[in-house]
Amino acid sequence: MKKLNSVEALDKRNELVDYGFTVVPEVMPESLVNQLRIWSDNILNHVTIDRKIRYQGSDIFVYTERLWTEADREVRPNHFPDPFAKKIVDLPLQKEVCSLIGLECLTPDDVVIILSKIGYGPPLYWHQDFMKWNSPEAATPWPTRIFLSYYLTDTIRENGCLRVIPGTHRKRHRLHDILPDAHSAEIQEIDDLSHPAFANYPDAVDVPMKAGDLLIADARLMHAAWPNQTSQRRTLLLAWHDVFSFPNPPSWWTKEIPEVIKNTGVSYERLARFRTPTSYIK
Ligand SMILES: O=C(O)CCC(=O)C(=O)O
Ligand SMILES: [Fe+2]
Repeated sequence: MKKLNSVEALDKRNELVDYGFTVVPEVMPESLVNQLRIWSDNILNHVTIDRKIRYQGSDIFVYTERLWTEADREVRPNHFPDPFAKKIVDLPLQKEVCSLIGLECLTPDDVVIILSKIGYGPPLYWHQDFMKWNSPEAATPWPTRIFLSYYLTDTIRENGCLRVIPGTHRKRHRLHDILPDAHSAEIQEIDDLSHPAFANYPDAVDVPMKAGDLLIADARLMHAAWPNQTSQRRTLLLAWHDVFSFPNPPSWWTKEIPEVIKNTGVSYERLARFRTPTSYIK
């Protein structure tokens, strides 16, 4: 377990803003990683994954008790509350690291998603997960929606590590114009792994991680994962968070603020989800 010093924290902030992601090593204690591996293995051993989820590997939504009670839901095999969800979203070192980086108004969805690639599981298609492309929020030079992820095993290309195209949270890539919406029926139905959604791109980089490292990524970042060429399951836990309070910039923001954000007067909160990139990304 390491603490970031202020220079390192500033580097991480700049990486997140400029590249759309950053990795902070050794945030989750090893003992918790081990407990979560046993816990998630047990869940994954008892749940049937629909064929349409084969590229993501699984889609199990674990709620904090506070959200579950409030939302009054019905337990389903991939939808249930568990005290581990709170342990993850409230992890003290995670809070400290995020605060040092300057992630103001950080608000978790209070759901942890278990995403697991089985042994010899297929790759994950290129996608970005932002859902407000019809709002000027899509044009913020700072993140407003981020995912915090922990892989529960070390990941490298051979067992299906994450891949990203740095900068694509802000800059249009040809993938923006050819990909079906993330996790839509259309992308899930692709059967041909030679489709551009699975191709290699010269500007793509691997993001190998150690178990317990914290990945912080902008929802707009183009990302994918390699296939798992090992027999061992590769699991990650992902929690969505809102950050900064749109249209307000971070308190530390010194660069220009786009006119479209300065002039936004309408509330975009109620807009329906819109996953297709618009002209807010150029
Ligand atoms: O499998 C991974 O490494 C990333 C998963 C992901 O990005 C997603 O399911 O949206
Ligand atoms: Fe994703």
